Amino acid sequence: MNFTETLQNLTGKPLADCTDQELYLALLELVRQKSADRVQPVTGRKLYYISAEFLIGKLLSNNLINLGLYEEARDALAAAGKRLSDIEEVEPEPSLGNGGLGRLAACFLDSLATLGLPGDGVGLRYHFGLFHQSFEDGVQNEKPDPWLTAHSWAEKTDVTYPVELAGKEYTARLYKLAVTGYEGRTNTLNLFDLDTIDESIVHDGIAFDKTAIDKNLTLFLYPDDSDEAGRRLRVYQQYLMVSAGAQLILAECAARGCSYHDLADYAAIQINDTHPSMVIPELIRLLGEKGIEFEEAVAIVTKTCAYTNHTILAEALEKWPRAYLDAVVPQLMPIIEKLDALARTRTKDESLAIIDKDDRVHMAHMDIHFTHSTNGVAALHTEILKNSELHGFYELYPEKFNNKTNGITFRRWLLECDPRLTAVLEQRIGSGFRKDATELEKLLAFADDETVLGELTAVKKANKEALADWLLRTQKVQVNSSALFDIQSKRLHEYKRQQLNLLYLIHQYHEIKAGHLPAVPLVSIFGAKAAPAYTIAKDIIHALLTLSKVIAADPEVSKWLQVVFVENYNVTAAEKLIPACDLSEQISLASKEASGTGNMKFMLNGALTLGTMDGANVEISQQVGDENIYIFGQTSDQVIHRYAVGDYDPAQWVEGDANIRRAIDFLTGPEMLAAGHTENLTRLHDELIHKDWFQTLPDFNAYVVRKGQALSDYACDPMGWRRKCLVNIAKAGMFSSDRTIAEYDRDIWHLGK
Ligand code: F58
Repeated sequence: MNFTETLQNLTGKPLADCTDQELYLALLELVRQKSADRVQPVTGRKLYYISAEFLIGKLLSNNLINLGLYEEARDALAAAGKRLSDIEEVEPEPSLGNGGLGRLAACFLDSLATLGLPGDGVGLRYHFGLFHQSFEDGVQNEKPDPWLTAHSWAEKTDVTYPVELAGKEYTARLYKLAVTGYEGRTNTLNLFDLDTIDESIVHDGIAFDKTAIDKNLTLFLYPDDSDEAGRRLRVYQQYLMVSAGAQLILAECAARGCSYHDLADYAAIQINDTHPSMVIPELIRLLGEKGIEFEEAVAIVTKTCAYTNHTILAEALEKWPRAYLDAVVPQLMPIIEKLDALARTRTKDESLAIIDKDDRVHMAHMDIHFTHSTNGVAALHTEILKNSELHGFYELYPEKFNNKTNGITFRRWLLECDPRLTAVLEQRIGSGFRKDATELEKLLAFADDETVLGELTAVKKANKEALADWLLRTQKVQVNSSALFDIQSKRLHEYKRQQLNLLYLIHQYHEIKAGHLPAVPLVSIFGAKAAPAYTIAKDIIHALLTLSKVIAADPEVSKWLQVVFVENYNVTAAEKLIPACDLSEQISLASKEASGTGNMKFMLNGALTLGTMDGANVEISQQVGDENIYIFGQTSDQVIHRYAVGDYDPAQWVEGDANIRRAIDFLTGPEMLAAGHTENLTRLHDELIHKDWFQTLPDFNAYVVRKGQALSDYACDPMGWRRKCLVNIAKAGMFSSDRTIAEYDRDIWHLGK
C-alpha cells in the first residue's frame, strides 16, 4: 500500500474530498500507529525527567519528520491539491510551558528518543496552559489557551494513582503522549490530571476560585501566586505531579523486577528546577510504606535523583513557608524535618539548612543535599553557582557539581523550521548533520565561496518574506522585508533587558529626527509574555507597543525604524521568527541568564548575535570567534562586584549622560503620553531612574555603539556579513541537545545499563 492509500484508508474517502481537519486526524492516527511500532522494551536504568513544563510545540510535522514520513505526506497531499502547511494550522499548540526551561525539557525528550535511550517525561496535563496573550489598548491581556480537543496527542489511560492533598484523597489519571525520536525509538511523556477539573469555573480572563482544588488543580501552569491561595495551589500542583510520578516510577520498576532496594539500578530521576523537589521526600515516604528504613531510603533516593538548576535569581529559587506544607502535604513534613536534621549533621552552616530560622523550606537545598548531582546549564552559570550562589554547598559536596551546557534539537530548530536552509546544507555537505550535528563544520570549507554565500542570502531573503507574509496575515502588520530584522524573543523579564532595547529604539528615533540616519532600515521585532502579576514587565510591553505607535505615525522615522510586538509568542511563532532573523538580541545583564537557548536557535539559523558575555553566549563566542559575534557590556565579574559594593545609582548615569537622559525622559514625554497610558509609562520611567536593578544604564552606550557597528557591517559589507552567518551555522553543532543528552547520560544517568 502506498502512502496515499494508507491515508485514504484512514479518511475513508479520496484525499481531495477531505477537509484539512479530516486529514489532520488521519495523519494523527497514522503517526500513532507508526510510533507504536518503535516502542522498545526497557532494560537497565531508565530516566524519568520530571518537570512542571514541557513546551512541546505542535507535534504533527515534528512527528512526521522523526518517523521519516514528512516528504511522503507532503507529496501525497500535494497530489490531492492539499498543503501540509494548511493542515498544520488545524493543530492547536499545547501551551504546557513558559520559557526556556520548558522548551529544554521538550528538546531533551526528542534527543533521548533519537539517541535510543530509555527516558520518559513526567508532568501535568494543564487544560489552559500558561495563558493566551493578546494586546488590547496597548496592554497585555490574558485568556485561557485551550489545546485539548477530542482528538489530542495525549491519550487517556486506565492508570490512576491516589494522591492525598490536605488530608483528602484525589485520583490522578495518567495520559500518555508518544515521543518519537528521529530515526530512533518511541518514548513517553506521562501527563497527570484529575477527572474532576471544571473548565467552566474560569471567568474574566484567567480568574477562578483558587480554593476549589478538585476543579482547578490542573487548569493553568503557574497560577497567579500573588496571594496565599495561589501559592498554596502551586504546592498542590507540585505534589500531584511528584506523588503520581513517584508511584508510576515505582510501579514500572517493580514490573521489571526491581526490589525497591535496588531502585537506582532501574531508575534515574532528573529534577528540573525546584518544582519537582518534593519527589525526594515523597519517594522516601513511599519506600517506607514498602518496608524500607529511613536511612536506606535516603541513600536510595540520593543515588536515584539528580537536580538541575536553571537560575541564580533568588526570587525563582522556591522557599515554601512550612505552614503551607503542613497544610497541604502533612505526610511529607516529618520526612522533611528528618532530612533537615540529617543535613545539619553534615554542616554547621545555617545558610545551608533545609528549614531556615523563619520556618521556610528551601527546596534547592533539599535537592543538593539529597541528590547525587547538581548541574548548571552553561559553563559560566555553573562557575557562578560554584563560586558564589551555591559556594557553601560546593565546598561541602564538590563532587556533586557539574556543568551541562544546554542544547536544542536540530530536528525542530533546523529541519522543521528552516527547510530552505536545510536543503542548501544538504546539497553542500550531505545529510550527516541530521544525526551528527558537528558535521555542520564541513560548511566552513565554503566560507569564501560566493555562490554558497549567495545561496544563504537567498534563503534568508525568502524566510524574511515568509515572515512578512505571516505577520501580515496573523498580526495585521506590514513590514519591509528588505530591512534588517532584529529580534528579541524570550520571556519578558527585567534581567533579560527588553528595556535596554527599548531605550536604544528611542535613541534611534531621536537620531533619525536629528538627521543622523542609520546604515540600514531596521525592523525590531519582539515576542514575549509577561507573568500576569509582574507589573514592570507589563509596563515594558506597554512602552514598546506605545513606541511602535508613535514611530508608525511619524513618516520621517518610520521609513527607517519599525517596532513590531508579536502577540502570543509561542513555539509556533518562534519557528517563524527564528529563520528570518538577521540580528539576535541576547542582551541580559551578565551573570543573570543561566544559559539561554534562543541564542543557539538563532545562531543555527544564520543570525548573528548581539549579546553580553552571559550564559551560553560565552560559549557561542568561543565557538565562532570575536569577529563573528557582537559582544558588548559589563562582564559578569564587574556586575557581581557592583552588586557587592552596592553603590549603583542610576540617577547618576541619567545626570551624567545626555543621551540616556533624553531616552528615559521620552518615556514620559508628550509623544508617548499622547499615545499611551501615563500610569504605566511613569512607573517604568521612575523604576529606571530610581532602581534599575538590572543595570541597564551602565551598558547603554556600549550597546548603542555595538549595534551601530552591526548595522553598518550588514549594510556596507553584505558578503562579509553572510560569511559570519555561515561561520555561526557551521559552529552551532556543539549546541545540539544530542550532545547535551549524551553528556547527562555519560556523567549522571548511565541509561540502559
Ligand atoms: C530558563 N529558565 C533560563 N525559567 O532563564 C535560561 O537561561 C535557560 O536557558 C533555560 O531555563 C533552560 O535551562 C526558565 O525558563 C522559568 O520559566 C521559570 C519557571 C518558574 C517561574 C519563574 C520562571
